[in-house]
Amino acid sequence: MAGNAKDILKQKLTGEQYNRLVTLDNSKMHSFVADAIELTNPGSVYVCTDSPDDIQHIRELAVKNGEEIPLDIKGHTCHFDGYHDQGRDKANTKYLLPVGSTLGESLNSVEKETGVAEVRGFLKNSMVGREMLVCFWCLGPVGSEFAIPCIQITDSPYVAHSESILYRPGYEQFKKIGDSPEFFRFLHSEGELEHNVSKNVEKRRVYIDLEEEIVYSVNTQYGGNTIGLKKLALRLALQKASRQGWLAEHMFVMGVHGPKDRVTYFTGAFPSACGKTSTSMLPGQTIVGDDIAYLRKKNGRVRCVNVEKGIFGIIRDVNDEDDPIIYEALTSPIEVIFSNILLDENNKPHWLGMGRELPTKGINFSGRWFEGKTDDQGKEVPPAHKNARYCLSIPDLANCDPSLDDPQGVPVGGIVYGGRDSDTWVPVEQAFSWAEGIILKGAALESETTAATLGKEGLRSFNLMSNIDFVSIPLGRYIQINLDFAKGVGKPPLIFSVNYFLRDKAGKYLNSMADKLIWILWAELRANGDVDAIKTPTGFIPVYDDLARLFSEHLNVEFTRDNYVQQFTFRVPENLAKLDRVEKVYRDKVPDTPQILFDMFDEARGRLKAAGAKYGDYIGPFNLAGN
Ligand code: SPV
Ligand code: MN
Repeated sequence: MAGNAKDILKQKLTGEQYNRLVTLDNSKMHSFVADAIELTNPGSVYVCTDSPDDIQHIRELAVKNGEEIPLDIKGHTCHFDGYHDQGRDKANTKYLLPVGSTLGESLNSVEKETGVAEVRGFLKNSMVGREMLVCFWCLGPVGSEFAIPCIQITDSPYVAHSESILYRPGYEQFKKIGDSPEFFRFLHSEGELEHNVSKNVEKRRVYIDLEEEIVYSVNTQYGGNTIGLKKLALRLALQKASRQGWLAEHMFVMGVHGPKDRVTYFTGAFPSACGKTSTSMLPGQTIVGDDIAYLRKKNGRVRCVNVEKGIFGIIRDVNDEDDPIIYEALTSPIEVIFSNILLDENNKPHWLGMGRELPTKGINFSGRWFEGKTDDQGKEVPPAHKNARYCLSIPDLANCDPSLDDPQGVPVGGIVYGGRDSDTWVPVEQAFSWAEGIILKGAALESETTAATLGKEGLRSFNLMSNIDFVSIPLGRYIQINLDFAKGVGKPPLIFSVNYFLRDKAGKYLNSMADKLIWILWAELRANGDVDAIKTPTGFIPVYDDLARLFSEHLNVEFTRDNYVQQFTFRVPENLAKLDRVEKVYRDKVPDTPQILFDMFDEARGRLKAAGAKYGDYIGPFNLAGN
């Protein structure tokens, strides 16, 4: 095939582009590009090296094609996805599975031959008259043990542009790997366009071939469906990690700054739109990454890297009070792509919750927008989409951690798991052990659904490790791999649950957005053995005095004993109900659930019932303190 591939490349590419491609002496890569050319039939092909000129070419093409609109501030552009293309399409994202293999019923799959034929059918001739972009990027720091080289083929300069902001360059990395077959492949076409957005969304498909490590994506532009190195690569990486004994997680990575200049690195897994980015950006702390981390064991310690170098973050509720660093970045002349915001007549972006009055007309994801506009279902169109996003590079932020590109990664001192939970978990609790943390925190995670995926919001859904959308192996095996990961680690990271969304009976939030800083700082103190804690049936919670001091020192807020009692009252019936709900999911849907999960759930139930019998259903933390 390689010889044949080169012939195809030679015919279709100009001399310069051909040279760029064959300078990389990789026959598997050449075949992939040749096949994509034959299939999609582009008007021309552009091969991007790591040079600034090539990135500039992508930027200019995005504007020329109308996929991005330049804004007034230098480096800022705005992009719109179609009205029905505003989130990850879970229903049409499927694993391509050979006959006879299964990943369990909780993972969406399609028989491989049928699925490949279907998606390739939609890709056929999809790039006629367009320029195909062939891009090389690297997941993880270049030259690191964590690194995975990737090739992305797309006809969307918006996708390529986003990737240039979000990922490290990979052309030089491909030079280094020579003819190695170890890289991920992504083929994307936005399909037929109407007003610059994908027209045939009913033919939107994201199909993942785990054996070949190829992802096909078609008839969509939304980043979560198209930016290959983001959630598409996470699924491939998770499968690879499971074979090689490391972890690929939906996690931020941050430096938490403790007393006397001490920095302890934490990772945190939260479902989409549940505070993951804002935690990684907490004031006074440093960010390594906000979305995806690879974790490996090295010399008896857990280390991790951010797979990315940028943020594709939710812009809703970013304002100068709650997220001052991002707000500042979004109003400065750094490179930013805004998506699905409201563009006013003066070419300025606006979004929900930006802390300013919004214009009454402009352009948004529905086209021309005016207050009161309804869609064809009669539903009112909001000024900007709830899942509107910004895309920027972390080194452009004032709080970028100096270890972002460290090839060794950073040591992990703690892991937090959090979801949107109105009535069950306390704001922060440390698990008794690694195994209890994986089972009772990570594997028991539930969250109320949000706008980051298409579908109904506000339903409580099971989301183990916040990674349910991206797990590409049977769920029980994934849990077992997480349990086993601590083997051979002298001092495994401590595991915590956090809950920012607790409400009182009237539905009012019990915490302010800023409070999450305190939970993370307390976790940092625990990871370093600096403070005591109170034992509950499911873990350790903070002692009142420590929280009062942290609130006063860091937020200048008086944390009263009443606040403490309201927030840290242990809710026995809700915790029991949660265990029952989650256990049912495992019993009904996850046949390979490790037995230890059921055992630990039973033990936790026993502890909960004993505590309930002794203290009642709602146990104030001062009562537990005497334990
Ligand atoms: C998420 O939804 O978890 C994101 C954005 O980080 S997406 O690229 O859509 O996955
Ligand atoms: Mn995410």
